[in-house]
Amino acid sequence: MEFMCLIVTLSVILVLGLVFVIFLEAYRRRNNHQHIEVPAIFEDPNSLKQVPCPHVVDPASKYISLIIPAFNEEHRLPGALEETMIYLQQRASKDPSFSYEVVIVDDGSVDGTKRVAFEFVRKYTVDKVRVILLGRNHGKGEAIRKGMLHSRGELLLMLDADGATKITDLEKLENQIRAVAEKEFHHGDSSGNDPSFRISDTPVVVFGSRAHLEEKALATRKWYRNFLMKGFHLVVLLAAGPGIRDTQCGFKMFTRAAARKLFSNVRLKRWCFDVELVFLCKWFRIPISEISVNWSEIPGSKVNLLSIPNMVWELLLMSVGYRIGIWRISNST
Ligand SMILES: Nc1nc2c(ncn2[C@@H]2O[C@H](COP(=O)(O)OP(=O)(O)O)[C@@H](O)[C@H]2O)c(=O)[nH]1
Ligand SMILES: [Mg+2]
Repeated sequence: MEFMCLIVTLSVILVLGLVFVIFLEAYRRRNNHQHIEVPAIFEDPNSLKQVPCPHVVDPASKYISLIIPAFNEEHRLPGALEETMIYLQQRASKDPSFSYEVVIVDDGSVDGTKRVAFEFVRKYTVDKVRVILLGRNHGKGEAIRKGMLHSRGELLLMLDADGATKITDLEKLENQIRAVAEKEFHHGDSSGNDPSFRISDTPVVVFGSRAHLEEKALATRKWYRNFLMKGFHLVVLLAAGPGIRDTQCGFKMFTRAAARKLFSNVRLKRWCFDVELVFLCKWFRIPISEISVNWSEIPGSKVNLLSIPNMVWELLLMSVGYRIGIWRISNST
């Protein structure tokens, strides 16, 4: 009996301790969305002159920005980026109104990522390819936040450095974003043709999705990976609510208005920032669509079993932070 009492007392102390730590950590991270450790600086490697640093609150001056987070990607980045540049150049040569930039965010890589990235800036000019150096490793979420905040596009696409999604799939996302934005702008009547419509000003988000590949993946992957995946889906459901089948795909497009709202609020810095984006979209009532994209599993993934406890921890912090109001959502933009 006494032993039972001891177990119960210890469990209660443990749970209270855990709750205390969660609250403390959520409180500590309450201003993560305003965090600036190093300012974004764009430099022309040819003239060594600094280029003015744009901000997402400024009006757009390009049609599309591609934001690529890169952590130790000296091997995977060059091939994927070259293919992307060829696509963008071809499109621009066919359509003079198509303007673009690529923003590579080097997240404290310790290999030659920085060198590789600056080679692209040299080759394509700082107007087309830019690099933000975060200095030390913060996480994919933080890298994307920083890239989004300093982009110039009407549309902003985040994509992985390994080229897991075919770059031409951006057109699928683009078509969907345009269709939804026009509908939103005309309040459900897509037939209108208002010259004042600007895609950058209507908050809309489109997620690339691998949900259509799930059945095949379930059949071919090890049972424990499937178990972990289902578990993760459940945690996501509890944290952000239902509606999105694949929150984690690395290929997502935002209108400038949506990016302004979302990336001036997002606080999670590592793998679960995507789930926070879903939560924020729901809060702001920003429409999200999921569009199937091609996806190749590229060897060299940095997500591993050790990432899982961190994911669950971040989702816990997020749920507590927003639900008890320590993480305030700013709606000023
Ligand atoms: N900024 C940043 N990006 C990361 C980090 N880890 C991975 N990435 C980037 O996230 C993208 C996807 O990473 P990957 O390892 O291929 O993950 P997976 O495809 O989801 O298994 C790539 O662009 C990586 O460079 C990190 O710690 N920081
Ligand atoms: Mg990958």
